Order: sequence, then C-alpha cells, then structure tokens
Amino acid sequence: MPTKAVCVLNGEVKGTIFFTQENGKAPVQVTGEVSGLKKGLHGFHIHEFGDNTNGCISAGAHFNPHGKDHGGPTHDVRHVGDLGNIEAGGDGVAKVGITDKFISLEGEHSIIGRTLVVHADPDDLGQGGHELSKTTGNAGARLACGVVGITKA
Ligand SMILES: [Cu+2]
Ligand SMILES: [Zn+2]
Repeated sequence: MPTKAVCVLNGEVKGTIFFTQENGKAPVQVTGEVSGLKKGLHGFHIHEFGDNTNGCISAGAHFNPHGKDHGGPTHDVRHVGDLGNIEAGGDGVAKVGITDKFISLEGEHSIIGRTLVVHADPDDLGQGGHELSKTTGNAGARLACGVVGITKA
C-alpha cells in the first residue's frame, strides 16, 4: 500500500506536491511548492477523475464520495477533496504545508489516480453566499492540474 504519492502540476502555473501518510492512517501531510501564481489565495482541491484528456476540465467535480456540500478543510461537512486554499506571496510562489484528516492514500478516501487542481481565485470554503459556494467554493478557473501517483516510499 502506498505511503507516498506525488503530483506534478502543469498548466498556466507549475508545481510539485508530495503526499505522505503513515500506515494508511490519517492524517496525510501535503507539502511542496507552486510558482507563477498571482499573489493571494488560490483554491486547492482533489477532483474526482484522474483524466486530463481535455485539460483540467476532464478531472470532473471535487472528489466527494459521500455526496456532501463543499466546505473548508477544517469543516465537518466538506468534500473529501476540499483542501482549502494555498497562498502565494509577492513572488508568485505558494509554499504548501497542509495536514489533512479526510484524504488518504488508500481505501475509499484514496486520492491515488485522481487529479489535484489549483484555481485562479480563492475558495470561499462554502461561505461566500455565491451560487457556486456549496459546490466549488467559487474558486474560478483551473490554472493547473496533475494526477496524483504512487511514488517510491
Ligand atoms: Cu478545484
Ligand atoms: Zn469541494
């Protein structure tokens, strides 16, 4: 069973993100860097499909095996794939350091073979009052994406 995974983000911005989990148990540590971003917050999610045949759009909606509303990473009601936001500084670089208890590298919450997406706009964590808040966090366009794959432990 995988304890380490990696995702290379390609698109209008670039990045490499690493996932580490001990013994298939929560949490998963998410680390790495994304560059070329506009300063500020950018939605960061696992989407359902590991399909990039038509670019990031083919990745489908947020990974949501339990049919919940969109939310923030610390909320009880959220999509499994809701990792919140990453924040870029004035240099356009976001350093990622997330610890998440919902995603996994095995079992029914496994993100292996699914797509990580970084968005143009902030994720409002379900609380923005926009018609898209409860489905996507109104995070806007998909700037870059990549499939999460198993790597050497
Ligand atoms: Cu997304
Ligand atoms: Zn979501």
